[in-house]
Amino acid sequence: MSFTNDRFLRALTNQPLDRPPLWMMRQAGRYLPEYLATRERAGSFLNLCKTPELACEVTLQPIARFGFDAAILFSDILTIPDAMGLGLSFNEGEGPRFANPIRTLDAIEQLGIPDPQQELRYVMDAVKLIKHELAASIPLIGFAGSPWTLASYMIEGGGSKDFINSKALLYAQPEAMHRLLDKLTQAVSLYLNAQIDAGVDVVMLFDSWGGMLPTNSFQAFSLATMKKVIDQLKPTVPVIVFTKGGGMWLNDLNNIGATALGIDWQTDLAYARACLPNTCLQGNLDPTVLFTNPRVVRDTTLAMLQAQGANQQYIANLGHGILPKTPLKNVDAFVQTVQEFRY
Ligand code: 1CP
Repeated sequence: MSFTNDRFLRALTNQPLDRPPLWMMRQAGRYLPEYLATRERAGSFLNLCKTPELACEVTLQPIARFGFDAAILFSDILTIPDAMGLGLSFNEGEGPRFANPIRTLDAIEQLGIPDPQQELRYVMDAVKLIKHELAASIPLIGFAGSPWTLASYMIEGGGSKDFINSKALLYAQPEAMHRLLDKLTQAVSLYLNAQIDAGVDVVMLFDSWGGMLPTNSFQAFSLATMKKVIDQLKPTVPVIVFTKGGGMWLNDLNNIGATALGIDWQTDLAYARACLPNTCLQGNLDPTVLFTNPRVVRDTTLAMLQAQGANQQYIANLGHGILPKTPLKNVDAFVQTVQEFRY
């Protein structure tokens, strides 16, 4: 498929560029007044995700405002556990909650693998609608959580600071954890392949909590399951892997078949580039820099772009999702700095 603006795919396939492509993790969301207005109309975040017309509308909002070089499907990584029957809800200011967390091997054995064309049909419908509305202007990113990241939400019953329940299960009953991860590996692969069939141009795995594990556990329980997912994906689209806290495992992450790696804000971008001179990298401005002022944003963004040197296998982005209440004038400064940059 060819696009009016193909910068994003050019960076992923190592072709010459005028400037780096730009998008922002969580680019649709609570920092945008137009998003808050649509969510109000939807009644809740989950309704917004489950109504393709509204999911499409909010996917396109940041594109219209900032002219990003890629769109990302508006959805959430927790759609899979929701479809597995865990009873997902979001309470204002509290984050996600599962009514039925998973704590025992018995509960794990009872979990079914969602059929993407049934329980997750609304996601595929949103993808088709967004692709239609984008009309080949820019590529669309589909995504899923990594098996380990999904498992940790399902076991904790929501977000967590210390991951006590999920790590205790991993250490005390590794076979039970592997059983859960096997099911999630299958669910994530089916889900991403269905998104690819529905039309997404790139897929991204969000391993948001990989960095909560010691190195050997990360390798056995997160890295290995992401590799299994990637091995099962249709080979037609590039894959981006983002492990938050993965800066010390760049070489491992480079060996699981991903096209590009997301670099978090803690990792030095010049160091990542020196480790992986031939890999497409994405990132990594600290999202809290966007709480300063346009001059600081501009200087910090230029330093990030310069850390790349002349390497054009690079996608400008934040080093994690944009935070609620981020001042729009600072997002403008970030966007403008990248859009005016020339290689
Ligand atoms: O109140 C609201 O309106 C809900 C806020 C919100 C939004 C806008 C949530 C709840 N999810 C989302 C959208 C979302 N989630 C996207 C949209 C696409 C875009 O970028 O525009 C994406 C890619 C995600 C992925 C996601 N959800 C991740 C992985 C990325 C990351 O930031 O590490 C994670 C960990 C989640 C779980 C989740 N969903 C929502 C919240 C507040 C959280 C995090 C909770 C926690 O801290 O554990």
